[in-house]
Formats: sequence, structure tokens, C-alpha cells
Amino acid sequence: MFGVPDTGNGWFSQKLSYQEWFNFSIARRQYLNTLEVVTPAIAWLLIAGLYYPWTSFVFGCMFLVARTLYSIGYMKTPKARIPGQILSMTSICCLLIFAIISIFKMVDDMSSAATFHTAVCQLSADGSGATNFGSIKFEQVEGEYVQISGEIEGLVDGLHGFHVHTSSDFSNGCASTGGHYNPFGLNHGAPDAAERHVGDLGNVQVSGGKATVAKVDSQVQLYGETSVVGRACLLHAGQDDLGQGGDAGSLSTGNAGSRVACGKITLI
Ligand SMILES: [Cu+2]
Ligand SMILES: [Zn+2]
Repeated sequence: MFGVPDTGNGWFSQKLSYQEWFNFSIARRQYLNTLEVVTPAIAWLLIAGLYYPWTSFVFGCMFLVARTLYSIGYMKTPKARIPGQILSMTSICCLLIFAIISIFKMVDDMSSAATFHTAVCQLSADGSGATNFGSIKFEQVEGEYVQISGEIEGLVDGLHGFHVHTSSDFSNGCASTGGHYNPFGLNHGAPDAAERHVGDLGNVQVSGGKATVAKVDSQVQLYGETSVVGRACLLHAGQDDLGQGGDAGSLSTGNAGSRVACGKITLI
């Protein structure tokens, strides 16, 4: 297999001449070298290639040239193989570094893909999914607060109650989306109040016909048992009194008036 001279006396024959053993040794070392160097190089090349295809390609070519130089040098003198060896080690080390970075990126990608949620809610007068009033984006990394952002237009200036309502049943427009999402059976309140509905997001300030929403909320979730995904986001004609109105309506709806725009909260 390694070009072992057949002496007819097995592997440990003492009848092999020095030259025969030398040739055998060279062949065996070249074979082992191939296993020890080329195998990891190919493995690292494949891993690094996932995130750095062109860099890996360049180092792969460099490695190929290096191994060719090394093999040519090997046939001549121990010194002649040094440049090939240096180039080979350099390229294989670079491949290893990029392979390690790729593995870290892979792990990072896998964990963030599992824990990062994004949802969007297109606002229209009847929940049809059109974006007549703009749209709201919900973003959440599991274990952290949700970020709510968006641009709203087409509402009259002033404060408008902003909530997550229980269902995305738009059979009767925004009117059929139920009450504020309230899985814990509490009274209506401000977003930062101890007692509030999960769906209570306070007010949105419209001025000059436009509003920019930028909120961080502690109770709205995009995953788990109290997820708001599949429910409705909704804007009212009037201001939400945040439960401070002193009447029954204040503790259930915030007296925010009629429902102007709504849409389904959908994961993207
Ligand atoms: Cu509401
Ligand atoms: Zn409420």
C-alpha cells in the first residue's frame, strides 16, 4: 500500500536494505502527512466557506499551491520543502481562524433565529390588511421587552388611544375585535401602571397629520402563552384616559372613543 518492498518475510523483515526502508519511510510519511494536513484543511475550508466563500477559496488555492510546492521539495532535499511548508501552514492557519469565526457566527445565527420575533400590523379602517393609516412594527428578543415602532398618518391631530385588542375578527371591521387584550382579568390602565391590560399601550400623539410611534413595553409579548400575535392593534378617535377618568368606562376602555384604524398583528 505504501510501496513496501516485498521481501517475502513480512513487515519486520531484516532483509530490507537501507534504501528500501528509506523509500518505505518516505512513502509512509507522505501518506500520513496527507491525512494529517489535507483532511483538516478540507474540513476547515468547508466550514469557513459557509460564511467566507471567497476568502476560503483564496486560502484553499494557496493551500493547493503550497502542498504542490511541498511535494516537489520533498522529492529533493529537506530544505527545498520549507517554503511549501511555511505557505501550507500559513494557509491552513488562516482557514482555521475563518472556520472558527464561521462556527461562532453559525451558533449566533441559530440562537438569535430561535429567540428573535418580528411582527407587523397594517392599519386600515376595517382591518382589511391595507395600510391606509400606516403600519406598526413589533420586535422582541425573548426575555427582553418588546419594541414598538411605526409611522401613522391620516388621523386628526391630538392624542389617540392605542391598544392591542383580543381578536383579529374583522367581520364587522374594527368593532368586532373584542375588548383590550386582558389575559389576567385586570382593570384598564396606563402602560407603566401596575394594574393594566396587557393590550394597554397608552396614546399616540398625532401632530401635523402624522405620528411616530416609538415605545418599549413590558407586557406585550410576541411569543408564549400571552402572545399578541394573531390579535389586533387598534387606534381610537379619542384620547385614552389611562384608567384615571373616574368611571366604569375608564377602567375598561379608557374612554378612548370610536375605533378608527385596526389590523392583524402578524409575524414576519
Ligand atoms: Cu382599544
Ligand atoms: Zn385596556
